[in-house]
Amino acid sequence: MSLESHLRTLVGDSHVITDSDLKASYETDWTRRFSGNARLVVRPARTAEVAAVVKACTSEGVPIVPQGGNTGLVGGSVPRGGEVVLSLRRLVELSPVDTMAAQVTAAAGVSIATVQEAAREAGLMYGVDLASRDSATVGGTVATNAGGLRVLRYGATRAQVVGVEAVFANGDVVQRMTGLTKDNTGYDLAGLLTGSEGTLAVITRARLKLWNPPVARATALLGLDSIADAISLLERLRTLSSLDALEAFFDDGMQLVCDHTGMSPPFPGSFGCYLLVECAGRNDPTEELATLLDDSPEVRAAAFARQRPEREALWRYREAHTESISAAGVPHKLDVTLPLARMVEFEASVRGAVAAAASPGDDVRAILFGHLGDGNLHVNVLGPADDDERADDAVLRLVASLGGSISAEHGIGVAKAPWLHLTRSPADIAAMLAIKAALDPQGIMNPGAIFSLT
Ligand code: 2HG
Ligand code: ZN
Repeated sequence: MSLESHLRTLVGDSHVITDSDLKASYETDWTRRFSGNARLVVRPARTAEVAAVVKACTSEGVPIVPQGGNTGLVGGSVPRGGEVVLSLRRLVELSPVDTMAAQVTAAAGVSIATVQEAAREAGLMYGVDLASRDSATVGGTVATNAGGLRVLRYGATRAQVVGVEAVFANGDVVQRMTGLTKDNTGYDLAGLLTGSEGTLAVITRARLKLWNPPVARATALLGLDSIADAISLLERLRTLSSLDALEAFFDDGMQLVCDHTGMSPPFPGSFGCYLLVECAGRNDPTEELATLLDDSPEVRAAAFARQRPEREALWRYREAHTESISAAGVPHKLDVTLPLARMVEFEASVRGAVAAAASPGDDVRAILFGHLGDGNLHVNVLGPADDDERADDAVLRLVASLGGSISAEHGIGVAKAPWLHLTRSPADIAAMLAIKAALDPQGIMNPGAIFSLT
C-alpha cells in the first residue's frame, strides 16, 4: 500500500490532502518568504493517530514537517520540498482548568487565545501572550519556546510548561503530564522538547502552568529622544515590582503603523524612540508608574491608559508592527538578543550594516522594534530578495560580535540555520546533533530546521 493510502486508512480520506490548491496554505509561511512543495498534508485528530502517522512515515523514510498555526517566522513549519506536512490543528482538546494546581492541559492545536480565555474564566491567567495569539497554537509555541510580550514578568513558554506529551520518530509516545511541582526523575524531557522545533519529536499535548492575574494594570506610551534614554529609563523602571512589559519601537515603525492602520499618532511630534511600559499588580500601579515617569527627564511625551480598551489602543502601535511591515513587503526577520550594555551600540550600527551589505542603489531598510526589557529586538529588513542573505549575514555577525544571540524567541528554523555556529560552539553543536541522532536516527523529523542540511 502506498504511504498516501496508508495515511488515508489512519486518519480518514478527507484529512489527507494532495490537491495543490488545498495544500497551498500549508506550504507557505506567514511571512511569504518561505515555501516548498509538500508531498501531502495529513491532519490527524488524536495522539494515537499522530503516532500511527509518524510511524508510517518513518517506515517509508519520508520526512515530516510538523505544523501548528504556521505563524512562526523562521520557515520552520513549511516544507523545503517533498516532506509530509503533519498539521496538528485538529488536536483541540482542552481539559477543564485545574484550579487547585493552577494548571491546564491543552492539545497541540488549541490556540493561545483559547488557553488565555479558559484561564481567565477560571480566575487565572496564562503567562504567554503574543500578537499572533488567535492563530499561534500550544504545540507550535511549545515546540519553538515562544516568547512574546510578557517574558519580562513570566518567562518564555518553557517557564510555563510543566509537562508534555510527544511522539518520537519511532512512533513511541512519551507522557510527562503529571504536573508535579517537584519531579527530579531523570532527564527533563519536557524541557528538552520545548524549543526543539519539531526536530526531535511531535508535541501533541502540554500541561501548562497558570498564574494569579493582576487586579489592575496601567500602560504608558512614551516618546523619548533616543534608545540610550530608553535604556537609562529602563534601569529605573526595573525597580518597580509591578513592571510587566517594556517594549520599544522607533519613528519609522510608528509612521508605517499609522499609515497602514489609519491610526493617528498618540501625541504630536516625532521621537527618536518610543517605549511602551505596562505595570500590573494586586494594587493599582498607576501612581507609582506616573510618579516615576514624572521624575524622569528622558520622557518627552506620554500617553497613559488604565482601562482595557484604551490600553489596547496604546498596545496597537506596538503590536501592529508585524502586519504593517508585511503590508510593505516580504521582510527578512532577524529576531536577536543583545546584552543591554551593548544595545545602544547595536542600534547605532545595525542600519548602516544592512545598507553596507546591499548593492549601491538598492532600496533596503531595517525597521527595529521589540521587547527592550528582554534585550530582544526584531530587526525586519525590507528590500532584499527572499534568497539574498547578505543583510541577514551582516546583522547576525554584528549581533554575535556584541555578545548577543542570533535567536531570541522565534527559534532558528531554516532561516538562521546557516548561522548557528555564530553563537554555539562546535562542542555545543555536536552535543545537540548527538541528541538528534539518538532520537531521530533516520533524520526524518523536520530536516533542515536548526541544523543546515548542507
Ligand atoms: C512580536 O514581537 C513578534 O510582535 C513578531 O515576535 C516579530 O514581526 C516580527 O518580527
Ligand atoms: Zn516578539
